[in-house]
Amino acid sequence: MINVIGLGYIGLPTALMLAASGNDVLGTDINEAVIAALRRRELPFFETGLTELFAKARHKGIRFSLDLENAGIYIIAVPTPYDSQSKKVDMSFVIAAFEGIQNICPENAIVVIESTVSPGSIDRAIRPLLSKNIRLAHAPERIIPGNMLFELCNNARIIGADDSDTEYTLKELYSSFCTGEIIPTDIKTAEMTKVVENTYRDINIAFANELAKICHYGGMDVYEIIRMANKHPRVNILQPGPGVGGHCIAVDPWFLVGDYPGLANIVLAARKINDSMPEFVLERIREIMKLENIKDPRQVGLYGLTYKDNIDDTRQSPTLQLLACMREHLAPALKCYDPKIKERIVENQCFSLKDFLSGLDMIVIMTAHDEIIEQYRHLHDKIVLDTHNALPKGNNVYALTRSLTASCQK
Ligand code: SAJ
Repeated sequence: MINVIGLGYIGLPTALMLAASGNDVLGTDINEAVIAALRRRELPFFETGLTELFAKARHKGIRFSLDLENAGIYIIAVPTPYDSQSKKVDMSFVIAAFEGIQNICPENAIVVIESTVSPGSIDRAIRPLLSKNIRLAHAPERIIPGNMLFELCNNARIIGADDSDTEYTLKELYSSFCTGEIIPTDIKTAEMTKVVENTYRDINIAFANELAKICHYGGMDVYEIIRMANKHPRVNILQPGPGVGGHCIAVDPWFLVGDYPGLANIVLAARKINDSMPEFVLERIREIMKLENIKDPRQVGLYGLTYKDNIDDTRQSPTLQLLACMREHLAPALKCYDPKIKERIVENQCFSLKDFLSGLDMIVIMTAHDEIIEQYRHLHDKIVLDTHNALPKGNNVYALTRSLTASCQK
């Protein structure tokens, strides 16, 4: 039996996929509401294809419980935040899960940690806790919200373990649903590889964001420049935006900064650039309000609360960062709306596009959900700041950067 611990964005799809592929699976979580919802056959979040997978997993007998059970393999997929002071990984959720497992598991059980941790964390924080024979492993998750199920089945998988027997058992387990390459390695290398992947992306997004700022002040069209530069066979610049959100890219690079201060220099610079983007959007809003003679901030609304398009995850989202920044300046909360968020999470939140748009002169596209791209005609009488360059160009549409090219005069 496999006991998956932590039924969030990673643990739940993994548990369902394992069950749907014929494994005997128990999903556990400390959150009673999550377990109750799953037992009522309700999913706690949206992800493409998850409803169908849930039905399949239920049919194959997946169970959900608040309590751990005796199992041969445990998979831990709990959050690993960072300590805001030291920037080091906060292992407390992983440690709590591990201690719970150790109280109940048989000798020789395998405990796989899927949560992202900084290199050396398992040796430092988990190994010293061992009081019986448990085989530790690290199989970092690598799936992207919005395309999780496809990536769960197709991405290559890294498995860090101490011995070849554990490696073999886990290779068998993961290949029950994953057709991607399964690469065995040691635990610390697996830890570092995962952190490096997200740090690589953070640095590359930061480069695009820094170019956006340079082009803004230099009067150049960053999108056109990136488009043309990317025609070079060895250049592939990402897209600038209002900042980097989510529980991964905005978090994991800090682990390297926390553990290797003085060495992780590009990493730190990239974090700072990406974290500065919501403030840059705020400056851009002020600039456009002045140009368009919009006096009252209550006439400005933020479209999108999630950290990226077409998902319902708001963790560390640029919009929430921007609102926090406004609060620090004691500015009144702007009107907000997100079609994916049905519960109130911020002040002044609307629950329909119509309510949101009424009375506003300026809309800031913080998340480019399909809804607004499809219904963009409703914005014809508004001033729009499109931070993702997602909408068709028009005289009423400003880009994240001021541009002097013919396609976008503003
Ligand atoms: N973003 C930009 N410009 C871009 C691309 C992204 O500003 O060109 C922003 C997004 O709007 C978003 C943030 O970056 O706010 C992160 O989004 P993302 O789609 O790049 O990544 P995540 O955080 O959803 O998922 C990442 C993935 N890692 C990599 O691509 C290296 C995923 O594979 C990992 O499994 C996941 O982190 C994780 O859990 O670690």
